[in-house]
Amino acid sequence: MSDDFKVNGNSKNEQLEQFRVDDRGKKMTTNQGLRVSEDEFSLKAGDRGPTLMEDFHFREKMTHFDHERIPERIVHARGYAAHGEFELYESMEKYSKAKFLQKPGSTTPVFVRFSTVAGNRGSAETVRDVRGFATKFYTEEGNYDLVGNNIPVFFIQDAVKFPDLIHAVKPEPHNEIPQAASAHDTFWDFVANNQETAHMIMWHLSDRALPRSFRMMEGFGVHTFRLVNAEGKSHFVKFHWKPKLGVHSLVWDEAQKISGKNPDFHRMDLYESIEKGDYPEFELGVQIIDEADEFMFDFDILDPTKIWPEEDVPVQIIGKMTLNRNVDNVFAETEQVAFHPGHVVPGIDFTNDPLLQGRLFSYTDTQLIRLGGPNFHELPINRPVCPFHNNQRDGYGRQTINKGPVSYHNNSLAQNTPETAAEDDGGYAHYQEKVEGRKVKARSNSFLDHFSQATLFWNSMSATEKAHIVKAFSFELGKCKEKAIQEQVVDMFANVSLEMAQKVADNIGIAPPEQGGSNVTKTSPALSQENTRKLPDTRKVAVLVSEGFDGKDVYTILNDLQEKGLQPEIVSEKLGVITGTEGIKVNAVHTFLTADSVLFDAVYVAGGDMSNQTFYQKTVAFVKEAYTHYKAIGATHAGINVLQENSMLKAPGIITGDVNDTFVSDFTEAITKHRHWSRAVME
Ligand code: HDE
Repeated sequence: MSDDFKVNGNSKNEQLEQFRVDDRGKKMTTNQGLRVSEDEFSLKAGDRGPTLMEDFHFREKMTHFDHERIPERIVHARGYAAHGEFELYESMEKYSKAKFLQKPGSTTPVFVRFSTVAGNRGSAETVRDVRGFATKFYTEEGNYDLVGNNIPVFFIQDAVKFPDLIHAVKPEPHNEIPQAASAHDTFWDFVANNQETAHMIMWHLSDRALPRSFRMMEGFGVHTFRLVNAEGKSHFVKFHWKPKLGVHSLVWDEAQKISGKNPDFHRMDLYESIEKGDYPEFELGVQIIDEADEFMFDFDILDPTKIWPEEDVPVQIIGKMTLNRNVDNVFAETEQVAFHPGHVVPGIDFTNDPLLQGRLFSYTDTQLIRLGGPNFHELPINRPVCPFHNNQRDGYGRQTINKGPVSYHNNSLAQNTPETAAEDDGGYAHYQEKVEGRKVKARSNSFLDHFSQATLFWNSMSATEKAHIVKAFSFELGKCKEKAIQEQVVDMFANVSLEMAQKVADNIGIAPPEQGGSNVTKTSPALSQENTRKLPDTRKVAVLVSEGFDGKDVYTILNDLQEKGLQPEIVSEKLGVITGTEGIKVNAVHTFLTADSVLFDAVYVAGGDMSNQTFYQKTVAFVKEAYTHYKAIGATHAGINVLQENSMLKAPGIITGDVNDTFVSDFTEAITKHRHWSRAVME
């Protein structure tokens, strides 16, 4: 490798440094470097006269402004990103020759962009949707992009249908309604008439589509890829990101309210966590299948609507990614980053998954229009950290100044350089898969079972998760105007579970299907979020306090909660200092106007002056909402009375006590459970 490449650590950060500009404290200039003497008034013929064309400063400033917007991504427009580092735990030498997967302990800089799919760039973040999870590894052999989602399967099996799928889910063209929502006729019409969507729809209607945080979602490469080792042997692989904090979701009512209370909920959560040093961590897992076992499964491993159940093909954890740096500028980095599943390095290759094959075309094509030409690889965020040399030249926004007369291959004037590299010298060689067949516009029969894994997913859900799916179905179809669409969808999903389809039919007032059902009885416990890792770390607790609270006790409890990794934040009637007994003070960072129970994981009613009627009533409303969202609620001192007076004392996940007993540990444990589903709530 070339001398100017630094493999480990922050080589990407250092590369970006040369592009960073801090304008603070500087003199204002035009883009030509000319100092500007006046930026309040345009050049006019007299105080009240017309503006003059001659005002080049005005023209430059306005022209630049007029061109500030670029086309948003056609899908995944709303996203947020961060920098980080991938550390390898285990050498993958046996399976892949990729250099960043060889040496345990080695690190590779990464850039990760999370996104929703359907909404526009300004849409709310907690809508029901798939989340994009795209990672760029800046490796010494070039950029490797793992452009995945938080759901391991996809709606369709062939890329040619992608424009149809997206047209169907986007706002309906005649009235541009609804924004960032699948709950409308055209989407469900598409589903009913393209039944390969069945499995993905089960995930889309599950809690997976309502992540609590980007930090608490899994990521999946979705397609089957290949790993190829130095001997040229290939294995099939599926990639997984497993969040260290476990997989957790919002409830639907809460997600909808957050869309209004804080449409930036997910980006703020990511940004603030990184600023606080609570770096999000995801472990990289691989499922590997030997080439010889390609046909050993009751599904086609090339079909992107299928998972490889983890119980059948275990996920081996091989490394960890830590996101530890926010971007300096969202447009320059998050908006201009260009991912592409075709950005691979030696040792990683493709399969014939027809969805993947189509993606290999689409991503470059979309960058050409979005980033305005073929030089988007030169943008700071997209530059590989290793040098790049070829005979490509010119085009909009070209930054490289190529020296010399030669821009072709083969040549003698430059001794035939840049020269190609042999495979053992890092040259990428496509895996020589044998292919034979007729040219057909067709689908393999092995792709035709659309329902078995949809039922596997349903079977694997807990009772609560099943109830959420039925509710989500009833919401989405309930928003459809055409009865025929509702009927078709219910009939279709009777193939997944008759019981589920009948419940939905009942909820939306159509005749329940009589035929259907599935003989699939298999379950995959790994699919249920009930079985995920549960930790108290970084959970936000609203602490409701008013003047005169028990100073010493509350102070001790707040410290103890913090020590356990929780993040208590004081909410009161007014911002600023609130004084408790013994002169102990806490600082209210929210009021009931700026905070809302949906923005927290739990509530602690610490009490204070409960004869203050405004505080009392606001507290009751806050706690009642947290209660209906199944959140842990803790109370001490006067706070206990609030729960008692509102009949919440005996419910699961309600913890009361004082500083001398097990209050803090019990409350922490209740928060760690994430939600208390056994609580009866009126929904
Ligand atoms: Fe994408 N997808 N996609 N996609 N996709 C794009 O590329 C496309 C698919 C995914 O944060 C676009 O730069 C086709 C599956 C993510 O910048 C576009 C098909 C998966 C992102 C495109 C798919 C994804 C995109 C739009 C069907 C999960 C955001 C903007 C064959 C494995 C990346 C852009 C970011 C973005 C095409 C299906 C993930 C239009 C044709 C399956 C995470 O090129």
